[in-house]
Amino acid sequence: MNHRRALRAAVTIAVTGALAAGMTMTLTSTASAGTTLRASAAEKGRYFGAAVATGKLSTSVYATILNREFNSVVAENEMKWDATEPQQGRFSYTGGDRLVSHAQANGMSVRGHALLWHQQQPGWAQGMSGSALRNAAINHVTQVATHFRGKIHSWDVVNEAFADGGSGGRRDSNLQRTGNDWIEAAFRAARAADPGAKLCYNDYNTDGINAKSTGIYNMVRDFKSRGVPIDCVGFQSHLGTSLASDYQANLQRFADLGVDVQITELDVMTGGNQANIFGAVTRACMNVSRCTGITVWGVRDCDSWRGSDNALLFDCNGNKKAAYTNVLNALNAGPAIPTDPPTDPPTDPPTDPPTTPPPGTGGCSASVSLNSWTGGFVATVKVTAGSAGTSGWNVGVTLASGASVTNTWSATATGSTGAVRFANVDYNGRLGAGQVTEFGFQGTGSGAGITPTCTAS
Ligand code: G2I
Repeated sequence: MNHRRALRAAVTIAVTGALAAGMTMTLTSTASAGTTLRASAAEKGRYFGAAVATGKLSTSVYATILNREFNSVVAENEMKWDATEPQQGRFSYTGGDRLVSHAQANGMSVRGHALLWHQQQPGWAQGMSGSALRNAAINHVTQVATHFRGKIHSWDVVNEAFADGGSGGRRDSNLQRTGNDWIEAAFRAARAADPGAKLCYNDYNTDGINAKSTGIYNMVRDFKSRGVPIDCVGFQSHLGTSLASDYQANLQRFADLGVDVQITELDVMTGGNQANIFGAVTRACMNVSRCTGITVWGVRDCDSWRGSDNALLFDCNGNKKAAYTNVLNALNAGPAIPTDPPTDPPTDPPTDPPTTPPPGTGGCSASVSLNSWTGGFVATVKVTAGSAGTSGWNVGVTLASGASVTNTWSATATGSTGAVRFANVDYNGRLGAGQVTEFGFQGTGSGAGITPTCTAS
């Protein structure tokens, strides 16, 4: 889904409609100030979203505000693990599907929240550990992302995996205890299942440059350098009575790694500073060209998980608060996202100057790590160049009877059953001596017995 193009189209339709209605409009390079959050954000190439409980869509005050002001939605709870897979292998998409339908009928995009999280796991998963949990988790990612494939603008693939406090490390959880690579396994499975969705890591207490946000920053940098498919970082921004002075600088340092950034769960404690903080957060996003959207965590104060904090933009009667005005003004005053999206820095900078070995003398080896579940698997293949390096490589595997490849990333597959070959793509064929790259594929059936053999050119 090309969200920016969709937004531009929406603005064009609105303008065309106004002209058809006989109004005189002057279009200049600085777009006219919008009068709703969704129009003003769209004019700047961004979305403005809200967390939604679908049970409230039948409340007219709620639905009226939602449809008028927001062009993105996220399920506050209904796409979480406990909601979507209440019993292992039995999936329930009622709430999520309802939200997607509402979004499609009202010109809204959908954020997916959240594929894996240590909270709101179904009871059966809470009791699991080790490879059984790993496989169940990756299967969950694959199944849910496949169900919503093509309908999600951005997925929170992994939510809140870092510890609070000064360690900068991972939070302990049953998922973390399956191995430190659980996050990258989840991102690879999500990419294979829905290649069109932006894949985000999402967390809180990351509202400035601090130990926790730096831990996440280091993970994102590592993922980008190794080709792990991550596209965006969500900053929840559940805020108190002040805003870190380096809030914008923190967004910018992530954007500089080559990922989009999004404000994903914004709410702010009530009090004298609330409106100012809402305005400052919006300005910070507008000032970062890769900040593609803002989501507030609910519509009216009474819809918020924060109760008496009255933390949102509308009061319980649906009236706009001062915070609303500050957000709208900041959207209208901010710059638009440049039409040409910034190009990402190279994800895999060669550490050694590329050598040009004679063809056929390089040699390479390949090893596989497999996440399997009943009926499917995700294989991650590591290719290591021999002493002469490679200018290209080709990896062969033989699949078990009945198995077939359904998706491949960072390689081009020939064949899908039986003997399948994977060739490098243009950016990962040339490897220095001993250098490593990875590709992957997803399959149905059994992944048992996959033994890759590598040929270099
Ligand atoms: O805790 C605030 C947010 C922090 N970041 C991740 C978000 O997913 C999280 O959202 C909140 C929802 O706003 C709450 O509505 O996540 C909570 C769960 O940790 C949600 O609360 C749960 C209650 O704990 C359940 O008892 C209740 O059944 O909401 C459920 C549905 O109403």
